[in-house]
Amino acid sequence: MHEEEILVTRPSMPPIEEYIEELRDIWESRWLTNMGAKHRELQQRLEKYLTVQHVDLLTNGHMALELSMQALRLTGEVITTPFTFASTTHAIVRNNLTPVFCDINENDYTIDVDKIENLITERTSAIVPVHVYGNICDVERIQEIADKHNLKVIYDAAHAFGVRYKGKGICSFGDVSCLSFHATKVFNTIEGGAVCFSERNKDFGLDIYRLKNFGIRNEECVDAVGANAKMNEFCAAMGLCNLRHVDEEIKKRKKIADIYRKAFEGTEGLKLNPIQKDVETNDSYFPVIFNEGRFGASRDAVRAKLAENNIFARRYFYPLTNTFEAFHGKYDTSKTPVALKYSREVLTLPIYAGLPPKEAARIADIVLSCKK
Ligand code: T4K
Repeated sequence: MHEEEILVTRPSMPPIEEYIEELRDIWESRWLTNMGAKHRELQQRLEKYLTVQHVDLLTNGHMALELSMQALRLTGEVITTPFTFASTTHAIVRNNLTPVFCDINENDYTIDVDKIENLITERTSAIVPVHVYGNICDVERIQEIADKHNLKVIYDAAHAFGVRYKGKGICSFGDVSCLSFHATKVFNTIEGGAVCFSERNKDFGLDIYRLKNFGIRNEECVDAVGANAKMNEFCAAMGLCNLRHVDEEIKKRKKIADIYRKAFEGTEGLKLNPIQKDVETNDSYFPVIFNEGRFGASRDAVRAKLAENNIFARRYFYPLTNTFEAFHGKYDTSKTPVALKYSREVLTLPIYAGLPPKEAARIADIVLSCKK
């Protein structure tokens, strides 16, 4: 039995001296929050790194989603998927909008674009697809549908930091993309998030800037009911440090993903994340779908076996958001059968830059030892 526990992820952190160096500026300026120098610098650096026209920083990915929906003045129904973190659905409901759940596709677990149009009604105002695990949605088809029906598109890009499609930053698609910089993400600012949008959505940018600061337009005018969702300088400083190392971190993740892929290749009953065409991925998660009939062991049996070995894989995303107690049985999960099936079969294995390759190999061995 190995002493140290292995969790599904472990935050990336810069050398402490690097962070202290950033903190010195904060101490000297005594500017701690409210769009200070670190905030502005991180914003600019991220615009370059992500190759998007505009980035605005927020306290977390959830507020990025919630305030984006408010800023775009969505009404009525919003089409989304339930195979995601609570945040996506909660952001919709907290805006007094009705989530309409679309199933996911069997290949990459993103929204099934063939099923979107059937769900559109005269009340639909937007589509909120999720680039789940960093797998990108069919952004072209989604835009076609949105244009045809005059809908907004807000991507939940919490998992998709740095992902590129056909050489373009993935956050340049749709009206808005929302990122999470939570501690557990590929790139973190401890807690944090951002909205990415283009020049043609400049008004959205003005609204978000106001909404994250209580809706204050100027000292005498508060003309929107905003929240407080400003990223503070300590978080922005962490982001500046982590951004210097993020390419290296993604490379190390890739190594871990390769170890798992090699170990599991051709194993009956295991389905791995697809390698998407024209996509530079970030290996943010390593989901495995366990088909109990063919693999001979259930997802939960594998999870238990790993836990016996002090390895704590997670069931992202189980349960589906449309089954949450908070919704009192309001949604019919039989309308999202693929999502329901995969939520019962998926296990995301530990993956992070600091995971030693030999530990990844050991994890793979334990998984394979469950096969009957
Ligand atoms: N949309 C999607 C699709 C998302 O996945 C998320 C967040 C959001 C929106 C919202 O973005 P944020 O508002 O969070 O920025 C974790 C994260 O808290 C959450 O950010 C993330 N998705 C979700 C997928 O995972 P939990 O409930 O699993 O967190 P927890 O505390 O169990 O931590 C996960 C693992 O990481 C544990 O094994 C412990 C380890 N850990 C955690 C922290 C906080 C560490 O080693 N160090 C740490 O500092 O939600």
